[in-house]
Amino acid sequence: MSYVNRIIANTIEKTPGEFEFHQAVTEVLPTLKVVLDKNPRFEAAGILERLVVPERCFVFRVPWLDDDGKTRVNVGYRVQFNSAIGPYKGGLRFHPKVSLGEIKFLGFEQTFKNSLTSLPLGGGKGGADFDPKGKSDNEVMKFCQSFMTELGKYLGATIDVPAGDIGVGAREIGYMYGQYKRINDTFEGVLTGKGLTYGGSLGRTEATGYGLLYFVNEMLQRAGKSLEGQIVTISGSGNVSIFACEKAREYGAKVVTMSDSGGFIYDADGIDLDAVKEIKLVKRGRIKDYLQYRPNAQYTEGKRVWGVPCHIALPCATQNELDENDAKELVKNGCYAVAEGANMPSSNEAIEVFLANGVLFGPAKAANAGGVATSGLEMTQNAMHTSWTRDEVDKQLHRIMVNIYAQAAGAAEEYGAKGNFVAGANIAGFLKVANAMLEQGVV
Ligand code: NDP
Ligand code: 2IT
Repeated sequence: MSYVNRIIANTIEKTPGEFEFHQAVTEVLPTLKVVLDKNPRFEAAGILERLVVPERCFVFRVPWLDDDGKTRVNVGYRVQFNSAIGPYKGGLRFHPKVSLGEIKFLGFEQTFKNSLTSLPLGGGKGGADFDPKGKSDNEVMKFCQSFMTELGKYLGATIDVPAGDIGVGAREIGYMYGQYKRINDTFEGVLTGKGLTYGGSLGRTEATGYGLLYFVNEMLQRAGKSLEGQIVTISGSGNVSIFACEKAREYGAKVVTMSDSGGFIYDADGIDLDAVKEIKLVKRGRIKDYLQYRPNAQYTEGKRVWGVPCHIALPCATQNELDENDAKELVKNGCYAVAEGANMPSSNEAIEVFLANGVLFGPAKAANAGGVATSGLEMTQNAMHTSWTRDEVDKQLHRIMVNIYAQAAGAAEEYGAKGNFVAGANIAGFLKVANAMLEQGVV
C-alpha cells in the first residue's frame, strides 16, 4: 500500500465516526502523492503521520443557567492542530450538530489554509454544540462566559487565537473577550473579529466574503473572463454570504439567490442586500421574511439553491451542502465557475464532477482564506498597538488573495495538474508546513 493510502486507512481506523475528518483527509492526502514521491524526506520524517494527528484536543463541559434559572449543559471543544508555522489560529463554531469530528476536519483544513495566507498562523478550531438560535442575549452571554472560563486556560495572544465561525459573530466574540479579560487581567489580542472599540480590525467583518470575490475575480481574469453581468448563486445568508454578495455586486454581477437552513430565496431582479442585512444582521430572522420586502421573489422551503441556473456558484453556508447531483446539475445549466466560501461545502464526488468538466474551481482553503488572513492582520495591529485604515487592510487582503491564487495555480502547474487548484492549494499549503516541521525536528 502506498504511503498516502496507508495513512488514510490508518486514520479512518483510529478515528471511528469522525466522518467529516475522514472526508477532509481523503481529499487532501492523494493530491500530495506527487510531492511525497519527489521528496522522500517527508515520509522518512513521518510528516503525514504527524499532520493527521492534532497536537492536542480539549473537550469540556460548559454549564450555564438559562433565563428560567434551569441548568443547561453543552460540550465545548478546542482542537490545537498544528503549530509548525505560528500560534494556533481558527474560528469557533456554535451549532447544535458540532462534534469532535467536525472540529477536527475544520482544524485540519485550517492548517493548510493558514499556510496559504503566507502569515505566521498555525491551525486550530473549536466550538460547542450550543444553538444560539432562539436564545436571549442574556443566555448567549451566560453561555459565552462559561465557555470562555474553561477555553481561556488554553489561549494566549502567542499561543492560540480563536475567532468566529458559524453561530459566532461580533456579539459572541465580545462576550468571550470580556470574560477572558476579567479572568486573566490582561488586554491582549487573544481573539480576532473583535469590536472596533476594543482592538478589532476594520474590514474583518467583510473579509471572508470580499476575499472570496477577490479570488474569484483573479481566477476569472486569468481565464479571460470577468464577473461583469454574470448570474451568481450564493447559498447561506450569514457573515460570509452577505459580504460575498456585496462584493459580487460591486464587480457588476447579479446575485439571484440566498438561503438558510429553512430554504432559499430566488430574486430574478437581483438580491436586495439591504433587506437581507436587516433580516439577518439586525432582526436575526429567517430568509423567508425576504418576501415581506420583495413580494415578487420566490421562497422554496427545504431546498438548496443549486438547481437555479447560473454562471458562477458560491457555496457559503456549511459542509456537504453541494453533492454530486448538484454539481452535475450546475454543469448542465452552464455554470463554469465555483468557489467555496464555506469550508468543505462540496462533497469529494462533486469536486470530481467540477474538475472533470473543466469548471474553474476555487477550493475553500484558498478561496475563503481572506477571513483568517485579515484575522492575522488584526493580530499584527494588536501586537503593534496600532490600527490601520479600512483601505490599508483591504489592500493587504486583496494582495493576499491574489497571491493565494498564484500559489495554487503555480503549484498545480509545477506538479503536473495545471488548472487543478484543489491539488495546487493542497500542495502549496502543505509544503510550507511540512518544511517547517522538518526543520524543527521530531516534535
Ligand atoms: P453564519 O453563522 O454567519 O452563517 C451561516 C449560514 O449558513 C446561515 O445562513 C445558516 O443558516 C447556514 N447554515 C449553517 N448550517 C447549516 C446547515 N447545516 N444547513 C443549511 N444551512 C446552514 O456563519 P459564517 O457565514 O461565518 O460561515 C459560513 C461558512 O463559511 C462556514 O462553513 C464557515 O466555516 C465558513 N467560513 C467562515 C469564515 C468567517 O470568517 N466567518 C471564514 C472562512 C470560512 P441558519 O441560520 O438557518 O442556520
Ligand atoms: O474558517 C475560517 O477560516 C474561519 N472561520 C476564520 C478563522 C479566523 O481565525 O479568522
